[in-house]
Amino acid sequence: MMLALTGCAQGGGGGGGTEEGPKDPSEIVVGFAQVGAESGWRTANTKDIQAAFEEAGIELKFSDAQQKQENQIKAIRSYIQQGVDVISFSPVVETGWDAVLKEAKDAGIPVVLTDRAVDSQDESLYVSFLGSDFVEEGKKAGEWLVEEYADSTDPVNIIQLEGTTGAAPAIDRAEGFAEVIADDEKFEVVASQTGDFTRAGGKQVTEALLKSNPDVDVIYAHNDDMGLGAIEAIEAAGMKPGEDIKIITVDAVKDGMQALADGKINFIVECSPLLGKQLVDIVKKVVAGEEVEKRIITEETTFTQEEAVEALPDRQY
Ligand code: GYE
Repeated sequence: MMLALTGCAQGGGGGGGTEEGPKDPSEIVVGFAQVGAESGWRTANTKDIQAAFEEAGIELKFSDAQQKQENQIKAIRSYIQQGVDVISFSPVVETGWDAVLKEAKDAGIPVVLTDRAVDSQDESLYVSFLGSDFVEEGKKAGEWLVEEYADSTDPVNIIQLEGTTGAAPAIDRAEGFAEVIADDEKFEVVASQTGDFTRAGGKQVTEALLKSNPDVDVIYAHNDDMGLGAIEAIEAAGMKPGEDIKIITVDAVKDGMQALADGKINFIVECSPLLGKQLVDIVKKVVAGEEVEKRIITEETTFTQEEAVEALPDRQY
């Protein structure tokens, strides 16, 4: 009943489609619960999703949870109450979703996860998960490091700037990286702390960790923004980022790519925020009752300093 009512309201009094026929895009309503606005990646992701739905003529209700799970849960509950056709969200952290996802399921509203995964035993609680393979990203970061220090036997001291505690990309990027560097004893993560995926967080944590770890060789930041914060802290300490301390990050947003091209970051693993078009496709299929793939992995690359110089002029975000 709720769905039918919403459909009518969206039809704008035009008489719309029949009850039986496929819904016109203008009759579809999607509720999207975003993580927040913590990084350049997130801003690009939000813009891309909003633009894709606008272009498709599908109404998108959008909320920003300011990186708080309780806010996202509230937003999801409100979308359930409003009887939207599809709920989509990018979970701040991995755990603690089963109850609200069950409520959506009981209300007959399909849920599409974008960007970040939930750690749930019950896969029937969502129809599809669209996003990157974060373990793979962590591995790519580790592989570059192994290659970079292939000819050296000296110890390599690493500081890791973790993303939001409990978030899928923080857990998985740490895991993939650790797995690759574990093969060689010279690599040691001497400190690992969260910077919450923000520039301010990356700066603050680096400032503190440099004091207790003066011999650091490498900083591995789980996103560009924290790496950019680390650059500020390294420069403030009178050292040269990219030379005195090498920096590896993940994302490849414009500011990160600029720092890479400038020689202040040494390597970036790409993580694409451009999920809008694919999300629209999934929504259309789900509303039409078609099958969708349970897991859709985004295609991504990596960038060296030379590659950043080349790619930068065409970088959209
Ligand atoms: O890497 C980071 C953002 O979930 C993949 O969240 C996303 C991450 C991204 O804050 O910059």
